[in-house]
Amino acid sequence: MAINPTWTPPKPDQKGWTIERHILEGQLAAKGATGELTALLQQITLCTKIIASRVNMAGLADVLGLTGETNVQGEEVQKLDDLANNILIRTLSRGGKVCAIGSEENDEPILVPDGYPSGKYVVMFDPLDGSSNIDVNVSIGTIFGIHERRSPAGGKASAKDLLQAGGRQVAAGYVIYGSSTMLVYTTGQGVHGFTLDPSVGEFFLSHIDIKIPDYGKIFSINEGNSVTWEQPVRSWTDWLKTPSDDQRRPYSARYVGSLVADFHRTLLKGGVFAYPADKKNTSGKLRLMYEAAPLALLVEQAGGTASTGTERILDIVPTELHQRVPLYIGSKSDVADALRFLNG
Ligand code: AFP
Repeated sequence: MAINPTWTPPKPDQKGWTIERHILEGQLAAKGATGELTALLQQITLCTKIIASRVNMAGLADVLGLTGETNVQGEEVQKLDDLANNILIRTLSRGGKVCAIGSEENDEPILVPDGYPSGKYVVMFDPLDGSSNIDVNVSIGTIFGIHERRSPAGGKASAKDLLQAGGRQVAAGYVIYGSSTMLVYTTGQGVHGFTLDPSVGEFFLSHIDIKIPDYGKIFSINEGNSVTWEQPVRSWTDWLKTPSDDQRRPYSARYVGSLVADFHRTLLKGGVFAYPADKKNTSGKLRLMYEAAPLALLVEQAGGTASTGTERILDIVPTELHQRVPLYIGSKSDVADALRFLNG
């Protein structure tokens, strides 16, 4: 049979690609990529598979319950948090790709141990976000953000490597340990979601180029805090609950109390998640570097918005590792509505 000269191979259906393949294809498409980010992302992926297996076995393996210690935020540390934190720190600090790590569970940044190469990247993570939900079998997650170091390669990391604006992240993502385990990540080429097939221990591409709807029907906020909110926040949530002629309102309320779970729903279905500043916590509760900034990169890549109420999250240059920020994140129109109330 004669070959048709105009034939080109069909674009492969990327659904079902393994995460390794997807990351590697991204590297091949990126000009000047050296493979180091690919290797780092693969190390993180491996860690989250191990964490997922431990989370699934939590009840059986007797790892539930409190260690009795408190972390730097003054919160009780649960055993699974420790486990997830140790898995990530041990793997990444000795993996040759990072020069420093910032973790929610550690007061100070973690530098590469003596004798190991000091790599090109800085990783920030919340190893097990939503840990107060562990004991009640509700979804929890791991959030990570990656920056390229700014100090010369090979040497010790410095403060300028750690304290970089979220807009400089080269990759960010999260894993949600829920009814299934999903990894969602971006390297600035769209947002892609992978579902773990536990029978083979591999993440397969299930959600290609996720785009957040321009507006949704769900708002997500801890209304139990409403007495301490400033009036504009109360007026905004009252407005969301008030029926409108165009049927867009009232919004439904959903609040899991695990940021990863609330964000994941918001990303897929649209709507808005908020953790405002209030009279008690003037900077809000959530942490900039390993909660707000990674999710902000993801939401912007998906076509949404992330703001403190007055400032784009990705523009904030941190002054400390565990800095807190108010957060309004989600669909473009829904966050714009919130900002309209806040900025009056
Ligand atoms: P925990 O890890 O202590 O459960 O905190 C979870 C979290 O940082 C974030 O995942 C939630 O969105 C938020 O706190 C919930 O906070 P409230 O319990 O104050 O609503």
